[in-house]
Amino acid sequence: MSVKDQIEAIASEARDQLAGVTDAGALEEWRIAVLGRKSPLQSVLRSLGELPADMRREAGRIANVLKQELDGALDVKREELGRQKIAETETSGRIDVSLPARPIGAGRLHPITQTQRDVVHAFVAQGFSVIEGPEVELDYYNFEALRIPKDHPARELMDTFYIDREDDSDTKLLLRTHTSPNQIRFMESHDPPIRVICPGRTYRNEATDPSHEWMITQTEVLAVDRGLTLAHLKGTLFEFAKRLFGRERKIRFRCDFFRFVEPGVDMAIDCFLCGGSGCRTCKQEGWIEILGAGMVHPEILSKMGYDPDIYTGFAAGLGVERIAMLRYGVDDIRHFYENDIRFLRQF
Ligand code: FA5
Repeated sequence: MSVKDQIEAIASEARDQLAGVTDAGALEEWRIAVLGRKSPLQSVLRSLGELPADMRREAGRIANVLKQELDGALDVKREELGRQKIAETETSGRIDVSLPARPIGAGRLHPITQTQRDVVHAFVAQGFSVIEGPEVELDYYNFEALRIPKDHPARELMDTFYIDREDDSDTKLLLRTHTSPNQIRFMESHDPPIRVICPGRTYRNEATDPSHEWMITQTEVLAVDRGLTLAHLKGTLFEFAKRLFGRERKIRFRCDFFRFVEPGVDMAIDCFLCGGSGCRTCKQEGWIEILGAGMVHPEILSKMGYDPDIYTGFAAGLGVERIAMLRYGVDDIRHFYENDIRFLRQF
């Protein structure tokens, strides 16, 4: 068979095959088989060098014409298949642009963060400034300076995470058990009048139950000035409680004991769950204690360099998780840190 006949045979077979191509995958296979490096057309082109010069020129011309024709046919087929695909999508895979978009899952603040911010606002509105202190604290600030010396039974009220250190006990480190060390830290470097609050995390090596967690968020309140009395403390805390719980909730204020205040008090709110009759959440008390407070001990005022005959002060430590339980009606404090999205989504 002459080269010209060979080329024409290849061309006619390629045209027939192309007519049967119905999708992009098959078209690619056709391109490789007909125009690729290993195709019959390419081997014919490679063998042209063996022909005499005049025949070679003629056969080369025919082969090039054919190659151009096949390249053109490939483009036409590609376009045709593309149009077909669009037509199919228009009928079978219609997109309804009027459908509402899928919601983007925006995050939100954790209920304890929300409550902490509301607590802070309730005091800022009464003229308090916000300070912060370290979560890893010295034994001195957490206990000693608050009149809780080493081996004193009052330490046992706060089961403590101590941090091992090959040092003497005065520089012993621990995870702070309350925010009260910041009273000392602030008074050490400031003179009255003082009106500050200190929000933050605290830690106790505690067995948990519906109203006790081992990590607690507290807010410390401290005011020192001339002539401050228990009435100022009560007024400030009542105003805070009204802002957070509304005017209808019952507030209980009674004596309590803390080594660093004299006198000491605690404040409780009536249990949201049982309305005061007693249940598992309030430990059958009918009340949920939210804070400890009192008048700053005169010995501490003196140690800070303030004359206790001139200056008096009040302090309080609020438990933010308990406040959040009361506000949102959460019956178990442990829900807050279980990271269950079904719970957290409600706030
Ligand atoms: C204190 O921590 C004192 N520092 C408070 C204080 C400050 C008294 C200033 C006087 C002057 P207490 O251990 O009672 O006190 O804790 C204060 C509040 O934190 C409690 O009323 C309670 O609301 C919360 N709280 C304490 N322990 C836990 C716990 N394990 N789980 C949840 N909340 C707690």
